[in-house]
Amino acid sequence: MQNTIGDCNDDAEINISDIILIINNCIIDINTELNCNCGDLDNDDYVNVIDIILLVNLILTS
Ligand SMILES: [Ca+2]
Ligand SMILES: [Ca+2]
Repeated sequence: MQNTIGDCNDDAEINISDIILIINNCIIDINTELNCNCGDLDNDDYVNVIDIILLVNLILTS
């Protein structure tokens, strides 16, 4: 599944739901079925707190 960067639940909006999804699936690693590339905002191949901060900024400035 190819998601838009930041829109991990693929509902065409980037919001808090996507942040929760990324934290649960890619950082806490509850469910590895999610393609975590959608949460890698700075494109360094790792999903971490930096990507969450970028996502929050993206939401706040959109
Ligand atoms: Ca979304
Ligand atoms: Ca990253």
